[in-house]
Amino acid sequence: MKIIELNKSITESNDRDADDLRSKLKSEGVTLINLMSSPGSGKTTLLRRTVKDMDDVKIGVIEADIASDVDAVRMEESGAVAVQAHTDGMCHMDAGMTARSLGALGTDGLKLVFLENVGNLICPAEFDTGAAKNVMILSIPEGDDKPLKYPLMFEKSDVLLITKIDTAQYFTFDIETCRERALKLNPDIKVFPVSARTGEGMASWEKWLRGIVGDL
Ligand SMILES: Nc1nc2c(ncn2[C@@H]2O[C@H](COP(=O)(O)OP(=O)(O)O)[C@@H](O)[C@H]2O)c(=O)[nH]1
Ligand SMILES: [Mg+2]
Repeated sequence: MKIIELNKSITESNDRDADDLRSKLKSEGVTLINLMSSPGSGKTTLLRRTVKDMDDVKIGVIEADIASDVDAVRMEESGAVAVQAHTDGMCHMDAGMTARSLGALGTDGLKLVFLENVGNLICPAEFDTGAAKNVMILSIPEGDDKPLKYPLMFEKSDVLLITKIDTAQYFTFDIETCRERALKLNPDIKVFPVSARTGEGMASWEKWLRGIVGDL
């Protein structure tokens, strides 16, 4: 497994680096999706299922974490090209770190690349990675009050995946209340309730994804 050790990008403007990376990827025909959530909400599991369902699309995955290579190994087992990025203790990825990870991954022939960002609902929302779209996951066990507590993440995301809906009977999560709270912060956010375990709802998410890849 290829592991890239990253340290903080020392640049004047992360926003400018992010815009440059976005234009470069667009010209190369690569769609980069930044996936954010708390640890354990189901990012890797959702990506594994997505990669398997969309085996006609060449997909790459950058797994960003503080340590280990377990997620990148799991992604390669599912058929994606993967690289593990270590963030030197940092709780987010910035555009420079993402560009270096894409270099280590190698994007030749890839149509779609996911960045599995470091797990938390705060810092990753503050840094533009250069991705075409931001996608966040909130899982049923985490509770439907999270839009009230972490508004920036919901404001910055194009898509909210409400995952683990197969566990809904054990928790008091109200999907409609959560959808309303997210839409109040971000009227354009698309909300897809899904289960990566049973596959329920995955088709709507994958249809949206195919639309984004086709738009380039
Ligand atoms: N019941 C259920 N469990 C899930 C689902 N998605 C992920 N999990 C479980 O949640 C735990 C954390 O998942 P993981 O993908 O590693 O989360 P990550 O830290 O966000 O990448 C694992 O035990 C998964 O099996 C789901 O849709 N339903
Ligand atoms: Mg993971």
